[in-house]
Amino acid sequence: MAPPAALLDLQEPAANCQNGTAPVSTKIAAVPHTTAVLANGSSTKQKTIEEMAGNWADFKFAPIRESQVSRAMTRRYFADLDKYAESDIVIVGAGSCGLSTAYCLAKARPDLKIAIIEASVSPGGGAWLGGQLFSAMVMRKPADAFLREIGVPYEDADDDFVVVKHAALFTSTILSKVIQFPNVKLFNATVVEDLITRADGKGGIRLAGVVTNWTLVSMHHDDQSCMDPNTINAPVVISTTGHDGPFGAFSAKRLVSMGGLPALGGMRGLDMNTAEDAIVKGTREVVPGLIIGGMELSEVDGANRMGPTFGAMVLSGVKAAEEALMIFELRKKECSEEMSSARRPGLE
Ligand code: 48N
Repeated sequence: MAPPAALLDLQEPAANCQNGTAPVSTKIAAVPHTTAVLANGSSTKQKTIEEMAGNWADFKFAPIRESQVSRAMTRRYFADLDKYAESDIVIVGAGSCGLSTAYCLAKARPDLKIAIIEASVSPGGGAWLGGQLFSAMVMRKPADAFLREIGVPYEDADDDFVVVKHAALFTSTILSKVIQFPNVKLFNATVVEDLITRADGKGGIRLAGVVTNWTLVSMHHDDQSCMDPNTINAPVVISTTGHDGPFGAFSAKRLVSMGGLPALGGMRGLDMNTAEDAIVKGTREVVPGLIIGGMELSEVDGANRMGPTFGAMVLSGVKAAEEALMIFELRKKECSEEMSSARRPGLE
């Protein structure tokens, strides 16, 4: 497959070099003129890169006032916080499993409001690199089906596995697709620091949402008092917080500390053939309203770890989405019965 044509061709081919210095030319791919229709209905001809290249002397950005930037950000962010205060599904952790879950859910159910809470400023979890910070990402078949689903090119290296040339190619692609869904909101730099629970009437608990805070605030509860959290209500929560990192296996550990689970199974040693099947097949609703997938599940079940193969993460995401859609109507009914008893029924 020919390499992608560069947009900016700075060097003429060596054959045209004179006196050892290649003439520099900036051939910008011609982009046709387009017209932008503004929010107020007026339209304006959009400049092209080609028109700007080489004409920097009289270049000028459109005028702005700083408060316009501030309002453009804050109005949208706080409108999103208001809209997703009641979500249909919350996904905790935007690693390879959480993002694959979000992709499958958002595609299957464009009517659902899906909030993703990611503690790090940069979503993607452990999937920006392969093993030991190497670039290539290995996925065992049949997980290559998910790569074809989202359009990630790969090397069909062997009968049993494929290789994505750089893990960031997978992660940037799935992240871009997930964020583009109109029914998905990613809240990154935001941590789930507790779970919203209800008595399930049988001596156990069921989930009713998550408790959130700015991650940087949450990391300073030991040296600052009174930094209370925020909340997001949802009938279904899918926790894919991984097995390591500052908040790894968060929901599993919190369930144990609140008596929702008897004990952690504790992740076992590395065994690729055992681990990946166990994580995919074990992805499930662990307590009513809470599905756990990806490597967090290894801490619940005592499953082996698989090391630097990522097929189980994406297919655990596929299964987590399936499980969520199976329980959604029942869990939503339980929540709506509770909401109908609230002073202001029909909360959106
Ligand atoms: O990538 P991770 O850690 O988790 P998964 O399950 O999506 O993928 C796991 C995978 O990367 C491996 O570990 C590979 C296969 N190796 C296996 C092995 O044997 O070593 O993503 C979890 C995400 C991260 O981005 C965290 O920042 C985030 O979850 N997170 C949270 N976000 C919000 N609130 C929290 N409490 C929280 N805890 C973690």
